[in-house]
Amino acid sequence: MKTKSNCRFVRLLVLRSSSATHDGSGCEGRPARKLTNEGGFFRLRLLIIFFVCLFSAFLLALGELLRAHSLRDSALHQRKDVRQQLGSFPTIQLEQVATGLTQPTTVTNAGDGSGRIFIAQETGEILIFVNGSVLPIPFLDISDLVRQEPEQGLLGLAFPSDYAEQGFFFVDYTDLDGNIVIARYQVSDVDPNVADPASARTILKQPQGLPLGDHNGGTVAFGPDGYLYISIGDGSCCGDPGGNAQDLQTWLGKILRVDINRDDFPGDPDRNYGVPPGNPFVGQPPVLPEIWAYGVRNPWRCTFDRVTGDFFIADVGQDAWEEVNFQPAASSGGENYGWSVLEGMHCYNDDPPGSCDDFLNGGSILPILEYNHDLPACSITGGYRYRGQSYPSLEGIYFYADFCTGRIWGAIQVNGTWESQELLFPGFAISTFGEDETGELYVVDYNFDQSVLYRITSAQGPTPSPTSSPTPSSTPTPSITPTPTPSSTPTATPSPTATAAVSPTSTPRPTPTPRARPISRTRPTPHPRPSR
Ligand SMILES: [Ca+2]
Ligand SMILES: [Ca+2]
Repeated sequence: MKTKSNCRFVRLLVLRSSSATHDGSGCEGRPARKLTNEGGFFRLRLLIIFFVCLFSAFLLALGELLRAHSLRDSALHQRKDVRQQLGSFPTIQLEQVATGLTQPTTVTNAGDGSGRIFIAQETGEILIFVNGSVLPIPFLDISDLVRQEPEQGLLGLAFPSDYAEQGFFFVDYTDLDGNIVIARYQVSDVDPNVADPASARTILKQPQGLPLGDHNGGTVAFGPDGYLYISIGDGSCCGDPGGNAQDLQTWLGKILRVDINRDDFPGDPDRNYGVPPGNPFVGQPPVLPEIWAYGVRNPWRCTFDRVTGDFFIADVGQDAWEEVNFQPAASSGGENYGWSVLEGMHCYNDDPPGSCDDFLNGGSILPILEYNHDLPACSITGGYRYRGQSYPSLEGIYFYADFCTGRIWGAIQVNGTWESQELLFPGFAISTFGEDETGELYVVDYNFDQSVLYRITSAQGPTPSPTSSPTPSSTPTPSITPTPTPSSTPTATPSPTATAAVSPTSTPRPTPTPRARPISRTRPTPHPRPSR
């Protein structure tokens, strides 16, 4: 049955195709013409038009189909590019730099152009490595102030950007009473290789609930904003029973940010800092205004990307998952990294019920990387993003390791996704990474009084640039030959974020080098072994 609109359409076609005043359609308002040859011709034309339209529609549908296939192929190709890039992860090696160290916990530089590497030891000494050797006199020795227990001691060291002018530097240690202490010291007026032990000034203290208080955090690091960032563990041994990490009325389980150039508490000798006005919880009592981020368990080695200012926070897990969190430089703070509701990207304590679902679905910041204890592994040591000049193949790679098993991974961000691969399996206890003034990276074999400092190099070799590290070793430098990197076997996670690669092989531990510094410390418990 024809409608009026159909008729109008047919008439329009006829009018446009012919000057004839009849259309042969039999539509209302027009007297039907007797079928003639002319009428048949028009019907044929309509049929042709119909089939042309049908064919066009078919072509359109075919085009869409081909486009969909093309998009899928593009995505697959993109993925292949990622894999190809992963396949080009560099082969790294370790070049021995210094031996005979004692439980190094921080390796850093003063940024003063001296080329010195400062090595903080858990026992309380800060040593200087320069011109190929460790200076015999410690830069600072506060071993009489430091609690000599596992996971305690001198844990952190940081130099502000104006160190060359002001001479102040900052340490993080646990004192004899178990308190976490952040303190400022000053270099000697007469000897740049010696600090003045009498110059101590407490920045802040955090009491710990001994004997369980073995999650001390231990990072002090200056951000690109010039403020001091301090990582503090949840203060427990196991499972954060006090709920400290999610409690905004305690510093335990937090990253703090303070201004070391002010004293907002003139009447308090244990609080000598200012609260940056931009801190996320300023003016929200009883929330503590020093808190920058929260929900961490025992952040062990947190570092800033010296190029971008992004902040990497490695957090030691409880029973199953080790993680790395990423805080972009543009962050205004206030991130909740999930502990103890989550461990990595997995529910740990669903209290109150529903918390895990909430935290996993936008209620917290999930890590960019995680790995499981089944590797086996047990305790993450956060590292640095390589920004040195000597090994272009390492550019932009974030290094991290497992303390217990001695695996070293590299991670890169490709198309917004972090991908990770095991780069070396030296098999020794890795307590910390380090960075020198030029951005070259180091890693520590934590072996009590036979600890070794290695420099990370690439098997692809250095560039011929004369601006390579200012800290050459004066002795022949044996290298640890890397294991061939096996094809990665990612652990299963519900997240698109890749987990660290699994290597089924292990490399024999290198033979410990002879001790150079006869410091007696025989306690067998290494740091920072995660609590159970
Ligand atoms: Ca004060
Ligand atoms: Ca977390």
